Amino acid sequence: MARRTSAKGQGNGEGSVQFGDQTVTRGEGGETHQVAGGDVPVLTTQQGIPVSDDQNSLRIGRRGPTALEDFHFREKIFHFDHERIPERVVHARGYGAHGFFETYEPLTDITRADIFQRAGEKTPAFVRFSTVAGSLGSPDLARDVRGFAVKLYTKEGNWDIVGNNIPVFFIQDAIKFPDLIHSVKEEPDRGFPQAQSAHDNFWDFISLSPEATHMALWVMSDRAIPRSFRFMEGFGVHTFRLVNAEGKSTFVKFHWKPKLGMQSVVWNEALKINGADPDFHRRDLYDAITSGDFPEWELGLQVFDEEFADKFQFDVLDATKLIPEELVPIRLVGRLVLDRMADNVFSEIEQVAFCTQNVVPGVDFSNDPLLQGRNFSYLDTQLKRLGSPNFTYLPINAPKCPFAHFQRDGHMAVAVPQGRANYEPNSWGGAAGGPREAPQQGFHSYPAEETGLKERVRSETFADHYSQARQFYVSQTPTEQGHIAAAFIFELSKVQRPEIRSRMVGHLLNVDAGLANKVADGLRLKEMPKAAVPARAVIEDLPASPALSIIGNPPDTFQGRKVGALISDGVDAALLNALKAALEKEGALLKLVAPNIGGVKASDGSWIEADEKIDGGPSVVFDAAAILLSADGAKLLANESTARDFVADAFAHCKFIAHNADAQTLLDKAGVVPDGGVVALGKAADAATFVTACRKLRFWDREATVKQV
Ligand code: HDE
Repeated sequence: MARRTSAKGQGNGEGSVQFGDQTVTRGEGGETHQVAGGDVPVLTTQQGIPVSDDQNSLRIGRRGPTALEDFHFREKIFHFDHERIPERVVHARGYGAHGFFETYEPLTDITRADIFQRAGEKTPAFVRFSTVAGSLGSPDLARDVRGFAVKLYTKEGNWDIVGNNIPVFFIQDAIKFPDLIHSVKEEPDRGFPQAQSAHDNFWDFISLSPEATHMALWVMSDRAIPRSFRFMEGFGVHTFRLVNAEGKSTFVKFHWKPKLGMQSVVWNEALKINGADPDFHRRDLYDAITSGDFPEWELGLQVFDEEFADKFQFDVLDATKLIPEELVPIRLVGRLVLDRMADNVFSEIEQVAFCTQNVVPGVDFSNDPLLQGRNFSYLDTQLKRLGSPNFTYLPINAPKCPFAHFQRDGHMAVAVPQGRANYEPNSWGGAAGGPREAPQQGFHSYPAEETGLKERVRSETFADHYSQARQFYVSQTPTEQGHIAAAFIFELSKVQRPEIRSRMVGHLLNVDAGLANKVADGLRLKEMPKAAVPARAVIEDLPASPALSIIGNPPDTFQGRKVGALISDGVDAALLNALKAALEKEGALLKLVAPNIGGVKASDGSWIEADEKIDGGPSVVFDAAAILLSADGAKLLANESTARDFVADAFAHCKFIAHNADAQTLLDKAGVVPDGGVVALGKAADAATFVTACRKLRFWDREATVKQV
């Protein structure tokens, strides 16, 4: 039954419009009302009382004061006033999705974790990706570490692997975390810069913390500006333990390997993406998942024993160090597939509460001082953010296996526990007595033997701060090394105090003299500083670890990527269709960019709808560009700065560019010089050649000529 919603009793009468099964009517003051009908539920208050009018508050006289009695109005405003919760103090900006983890093979030899007992077992999962420094509304392409937090709802409780897309961290002891984060956030006396490490406080802290040098190299590398969440690796960072049914422990490091390979953007592109589409990463994930292109990662384990730990040159408890894959190979043990977007951003992505201490029987901690500190911090921060120790009952946080305990009451106690016993031991027996301990099945901490003096010290095994930074640098391709130098120059150029710039170069001298010189030149330092005095001599001959390079490990596919085609009236329809078909075959997408969103009239007279207007779809949001224009269209667009930028940026960012002959006028005006990355499309068959070329993702040979670095 339709319920009338107008206070004036106006129903489906004059001035009403039908939208599907909803009737929208216009009231006297021009306000609109929707009338419930069919399957549409009746609007109620939070107490379930049907609402007659949601457009007007209760008034004494038409132009008189609002009545305090209006409980619907007060409830609505009251709720609105409390809609925000404190954003995360770090990792505020994030996005997430649901999926599952599938176990490849039983790992009973190394762990009793239930999730690893049966091949083909599927475990529900939720993942949240994030940036660290920026606030909730900050742009996605800040230069920053990305969070990669995975919640696995196993049959023996929730297991959270709260990792990052970089395998090492800035600091060695959790007690330094507040200082690190204060230094990178907006400076407190001015409230800026937002979501940027390029400022004095950050580099002051880093340059006074030699342990941060390795991480600084990673953050200045392309890892910190990923193209997509889908194209980045994830790392558990710390050393953890796996424990088997016999109680035997092995050490482990966790890795997530993206099926579509790694890919990053260049810095100038990142700056422009932040303007063109600050939601670039979340949109990408949303588009991929909702179109059925489900991102996938494989879980890799680096498993090693005490013997390896003892002879490794670095302490496996030091989170500023990694173990090269070439030394301890990665065993792929399962896959993580994200196949469903969150239904509601607040309920799920904002309220999800990851806790490093959420481990399941068969997984355990190591003594990494950063991990130990995190085990306190995450539970504590959830109380601040979510406001109640009952956050574990929220649908996104609740285990999907049965759970029973004697934790009771508190704010928002949504569970309704039955029975008389709310303590144990108790002698009520049966259901009334509630749950009981399970000595065999329950979680057992690995009985590691610990002795020692109680003191505030840093182990001397943590003292080597430069050797792995150097190893990371020499493992990069020359192109990537150039990007690292350029990033240091950019960031330190935003630092106002020259002594901070010099101090940082003093650390780089311990990493690589060539890098330090490049950065010093780029900053125009008046004199080269002395190298920082290392606490332990730098090992200069650590072998390169090729696995650490992005460009050195190309995916050799264009799958999951996007081409932006700039088109005009008179575009060759056959060519466009051939390109679309070739991309579809590769699993990639074609997006059409035109002078007007309404589209263009193609050479064969057909009408082609556009996806974007030129300034709304600049080439920075695509992985490659196609310039397909009629001669007239090219002439016209050569005079449009947005069209010239589209082409010039694609060229400067080393993207592959396809074009038809008539597009040449625009290419010339945009300064495109033909090279191996510029592909002429003469005939439809050339489209496939272009897509094959795109598998290299970027034409890096061009970079020196366009002076990106
Ligand atoms: Fe976190 N970190 N962290 N962190 N972290 C938080 O917990 C903290 C560290 C990471 O999407 C907070 O729920 C301390 C390393 C991710 O919800 C907080 C230390 C790594 C996320 C916190 C670290 C991470 C967080 C803030 C130094 C990679 C986002 C909100 C010992 C291995 C999770 C929250 C999400 C979030 C504390 C260092 C990853 C305050 C004290 C190392 C991915 O608890």
